[in-house]
Amino acid sequence: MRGPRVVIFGLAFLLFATGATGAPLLYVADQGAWNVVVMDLEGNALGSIAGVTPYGISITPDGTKAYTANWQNLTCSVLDLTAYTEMKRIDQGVGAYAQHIALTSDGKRGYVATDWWISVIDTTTDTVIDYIPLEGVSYTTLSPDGNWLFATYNCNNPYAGSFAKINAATGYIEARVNYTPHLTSAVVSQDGARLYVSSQSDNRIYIFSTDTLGWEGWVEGAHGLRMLLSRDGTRLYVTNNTGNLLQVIDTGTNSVINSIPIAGPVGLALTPDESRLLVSCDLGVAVIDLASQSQSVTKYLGGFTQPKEIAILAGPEVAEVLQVAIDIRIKPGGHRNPINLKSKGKVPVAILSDATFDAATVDPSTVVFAGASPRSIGTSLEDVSGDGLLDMVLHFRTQDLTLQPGDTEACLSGQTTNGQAFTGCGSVHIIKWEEHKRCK
Ligand SMILES: [Ca+2]
Repeated sequence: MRGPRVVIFGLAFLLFATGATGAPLLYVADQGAWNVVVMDLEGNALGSIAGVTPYGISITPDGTKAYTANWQNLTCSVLDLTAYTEMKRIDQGVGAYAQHIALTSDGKRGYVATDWWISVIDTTTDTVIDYIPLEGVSYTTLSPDGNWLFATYNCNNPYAGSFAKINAATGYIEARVNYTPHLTSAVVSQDGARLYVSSQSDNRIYIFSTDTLGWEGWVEGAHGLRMLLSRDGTRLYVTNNTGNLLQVIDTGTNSVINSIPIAGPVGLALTPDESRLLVSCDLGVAVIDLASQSQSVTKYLGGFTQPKEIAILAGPEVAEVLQVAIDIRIKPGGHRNPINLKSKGKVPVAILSDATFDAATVDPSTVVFAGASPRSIGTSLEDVSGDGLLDMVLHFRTQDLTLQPGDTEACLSGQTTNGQAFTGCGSVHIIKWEEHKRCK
């Protein structure tokens, strides 16, 4: 079922849990569909945010904004996760083929890997404030303390695989290390001591000291377009895109302990409890049960065109953004909103526009009022509230409503054409047949 698990009623933003409050939510950058899809772990799409060919996605620590690195158009998008909108498209200073953005742990800076350079974004102004001159950057990652930025880049030379250590505060390139062709990604251990660098051409993951950049060893037979460490640092998960594998590496022995077949794996994310691993791939998003002995794919979440990076969030503060609260008016123009359930007529309901919500963007086919879908005829835009903003009026057959005698409230929910879910309620007065007759 396509629909929200958690809804908010009214302006007080009270939270009513009808499902698992605080369940993790996935934010999947769907490059092919030009949007970011928001869904729960059951695969229920809760909405989508339109953008431009997003490849990389990172969410700010407070969970209010996401940044996408857009493969085309020389842009990054800033997504408002509360309003489900693209709040800004940064179109100045972003290089070509942006594919990843590393955000600092305080969320104040973003470092975008592009084909031309690393673009440094100030997230207060959402503008590019600096460039770090490395060409063909495939990935950027920060040390846990935020002091150092590491980047894999190709030096604009197909035979020179390199990575660089950059002072994150100044953008100064501390060191460049030429090592092996086709480095695709890097990740720093939690204690900040080790740097793992993936080499697709060597099918190895090399390990360096982040301090001296001295070589410390390698993992044979593995590489990752994206890599992710478990919180305790004992496991490294990598999406081996050319081998069509999700590989699990024991960082104690530096050996591959599991290779799970997945077609075209790219992005990956761990659930907050680390019981499951999500991997974007040709078939959608694979869910791997890490707690089971086999650690195999238990299901695929669908509905994507070309999913790339995945971000994940948990907590009730996230659930609050699932639906925006809107105002509705049942039987606009009348008083007490009387509804006679035996009537064969229709009940008009107006979805009101305000400063932040344009009722004209409502997709009527998604709207449900008291269990009923609107009739196809009778959808109109008119200003029923007298504030100069056009409201959408929909008509529902009284016989379709699931209201009961004694009900005092009826709610309407739906989505805009952009995938923003909304809900609003109004009071109703269910008239008994006798009362109705007496009034006549
Ligand atoms: Ca109005």
